[in-house]
Amino acid sequence: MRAVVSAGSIEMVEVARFPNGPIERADGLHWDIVALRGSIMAGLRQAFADDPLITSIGIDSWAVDYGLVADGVLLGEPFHYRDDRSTRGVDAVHAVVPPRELFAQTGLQHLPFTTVFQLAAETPERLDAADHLLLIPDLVAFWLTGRPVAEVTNASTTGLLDPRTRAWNEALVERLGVPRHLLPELVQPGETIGPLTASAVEALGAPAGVVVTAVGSHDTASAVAAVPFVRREAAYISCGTWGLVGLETEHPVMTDAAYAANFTNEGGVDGRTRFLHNVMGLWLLSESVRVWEAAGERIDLGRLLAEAAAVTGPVPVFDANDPRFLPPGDMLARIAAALAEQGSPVPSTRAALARCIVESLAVAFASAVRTASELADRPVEVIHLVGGGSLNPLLCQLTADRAGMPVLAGPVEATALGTLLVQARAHGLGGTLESLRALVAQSHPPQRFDPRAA
Ligand code: LFR
Repeated sequence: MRAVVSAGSIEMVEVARFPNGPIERADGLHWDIVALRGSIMAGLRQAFADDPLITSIGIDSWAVDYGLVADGVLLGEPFHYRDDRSTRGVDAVHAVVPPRELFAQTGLQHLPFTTVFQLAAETPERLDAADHLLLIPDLVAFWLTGRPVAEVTNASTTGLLDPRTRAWNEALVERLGVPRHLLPELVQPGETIGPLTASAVEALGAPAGVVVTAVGSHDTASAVAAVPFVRREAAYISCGTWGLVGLETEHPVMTDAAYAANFTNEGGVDGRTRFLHNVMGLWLLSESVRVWEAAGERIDLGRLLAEAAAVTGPVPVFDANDPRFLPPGDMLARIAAALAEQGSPVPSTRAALARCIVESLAVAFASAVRTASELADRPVEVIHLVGGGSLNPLLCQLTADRAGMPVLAGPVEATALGTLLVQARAHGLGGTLESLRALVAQSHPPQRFDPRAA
C-alpha cells in the first residue's frame, strides 16, 4: 500500500499483493523467504515509480517467526509457526519455567508456537552461529537499513518480553539459556529505524531521504491501532487467517482468571495493551477451500458464503479453538471428526459445512468478547470487526447475533491503515491514537450489523 495522509484524509492505494503461505521442506514447514523478499522489493520499487514523493516505509507482518542472521546473512529459511517442531520446545521451556509462572513473566496466552518455544527446539549450533534474531518485519527492516532492531509490539509476542516494563525480560532470557546477544535493541512505533542503505536506494530506485519508520510491526497491533473506536465500551475482532478478539487496555491483565481463560497481553501502539484471545480464524475456511480445490473443484468464495447464508435449520457448531486445527492438512476430515466426537451430524453439502465453520467462528468470537469483558471488568456494548473478515457479511451478522450486540464492520485494510497513520504521525501529522482513529472513522465509515432476534 502507499498513501498520502493529511489531517483530514487518507488516500490509500494498493500497489502490490502476492501469495504467501507455508511450504513443506525436508525438515518441516518454512516460509519461502526468497520469494517473499523478491515480492517486497518489487512492490516497493513499483511504489517509488508511482510516487517519487514517498518519504517513509513501514513494515508489518504476522508475529512470532524469525530469521537468524550471521554476518548479515540469513541462516536458512525461517520456520513457519505452524510447523510442529515448536511443540518439542514447549516441554523443554515448561521444565524450566512452569506454565503459570511463564504467564506471570510474559502475560501471554499459551500458544505452542510462541517464539520462546521455537527457540527451545533450535539446535545450539544454529543459535551459537547467529549474531541476531530478527522477527520477520525486523528482518525486512534490516535488509533495507542494515540496522538490527526489535520493534516492541512484535517483540511482545516472543515470550521474552516483560509486558509491564516492555523491556526484554533479562532474568527469563537467562534462565531459559537464550543467548542474550541475539536479542536486538528495542524500538517503539514511530521511531526512525534508519535511512535506506545505498544498495537499497539503488535496488528500489528510491529518492533521497527515504527512511524506514517503526510501526506496530505486529500486524494485529497495527490493525488495533486503526480500529475506529468511538466509545470505550467496545471490543475488537481483527479477523483474517486468525481472529484476534479482545479489548485495548491501559495495563496488562495478569490475573489467575486471565491465565485460566488463556488470554494474552500483547503490546499495542503507544504503550497500550492488546488484551485478547487468538481464535483459529478464517484459516478454517481457507484450508477447507484448499482441500476442495485440491480435489479439482473451483470454489467461488462469495457464492459459497451466499449459499451458506441461505442454509436453513439447525447448524452444528464445533470448538473453533481446538488446537487440532492448527497445522495445514485435511481440514474437512478434522472438522468432521470433531463434530462426530461430540455426536453432532456432519454437514453433507459444501454450503452447510461453510455455514457450520462460520457459525462456529461466530460462537467463539462472541464467547471471547464476553470473557474479555469479564476478565478486564469492562462493559462491552459494540464489537468492531476489522480485516478480511469484515468483507464476510455472514460472519459479521452471525457474530452480532451470537454476541447480542451490534458489529461495526471495517475497515478491511485496518493493518495497512495502522502502519500508514503511525508513520504519518511520526512525520508531521501529530495527534493522539484517538485522533488517528477518528480519521479512520471518517475516511472508512464502518458497516453496521444489528443482532437479529433469536
Ligand atoms: C495474525 C497473527 C496473530 C498471531 C499469528 C501468528 O496475523 O499475527 O496475531 O498470533 O498471526 O503470528
